[in-house]
Amino acid sequence: MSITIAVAGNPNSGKTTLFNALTGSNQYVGNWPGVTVEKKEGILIGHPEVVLVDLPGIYSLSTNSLEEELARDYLLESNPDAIINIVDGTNLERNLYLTTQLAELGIPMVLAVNMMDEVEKSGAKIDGAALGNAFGVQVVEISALRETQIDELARIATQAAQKKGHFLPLHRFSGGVEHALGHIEEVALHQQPEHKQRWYAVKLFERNELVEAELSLSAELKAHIEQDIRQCELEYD
Ligand code: BGO
Repeated sequence: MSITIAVAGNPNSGKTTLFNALTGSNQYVGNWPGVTVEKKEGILIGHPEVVLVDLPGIYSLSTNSLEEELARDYLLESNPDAIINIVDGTNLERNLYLTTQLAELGIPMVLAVNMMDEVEKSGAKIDGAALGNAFGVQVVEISALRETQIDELARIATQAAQKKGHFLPLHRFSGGVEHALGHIEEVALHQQPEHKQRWYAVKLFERNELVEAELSLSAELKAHIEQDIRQCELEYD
């Protein structure tokens, strides 16, 4: 049985260092379809059945940059079995914006908090359990550079991927926003697979034009959704 795990993270989070540590020399390089952006894949050391796909370094999945489009299309269309999301532990808050968006995709995910050597040197501590609970994912604290906890990350990610299941996103927004998202799912998204509905609802709530076009929403439906969004804008100023 072949398993695919996508590796996603911000630029400079240590993604290339991690990818090399996880795959060694078992890498092959091609291009993403239709563009000249490099696509790297590799076999996970110790797990010959697992293919790792290195996604472009990105800050979010919301903009129209080529890298974000490639990552988003891959994650939505190729249905990898899991995501390893690498975040820079010395810059956690900024990195978690992407994490929130990845968690909405309904794909099993493991959070690799990197640069723990630097975090420890600074005397800071990361509450991995609280972080994991907030997103409903497992957290592994690693140093890609020093190769600490890399085998543990590989083991946990493979385990998550082997379940070949979907994951219902756990992260919750404020009450009014959740109400709007629920309503958007109900009026516009009931034909989409259940695990993807939240992703689409959040994107429609963000007035993401790519997603609006992809779903071919009628003007009437768009107006309906716009009412939900405006209501929240009023409520939360
Ligand atoms: C340079 N710990 C520490 N301390 N550094 C790390 C770790 C870690 O666990 N993981 C990665 N780095 P990329 P993207 C560099 O290149 O993998 C460092 O963009 C330098 N280079 O070594 O490239 C890694 O693929 C000169 O640092 O990230 C690299 O996500 C001086 O984080 C940087 C200092 O890693 C980015 C660092 C000429």
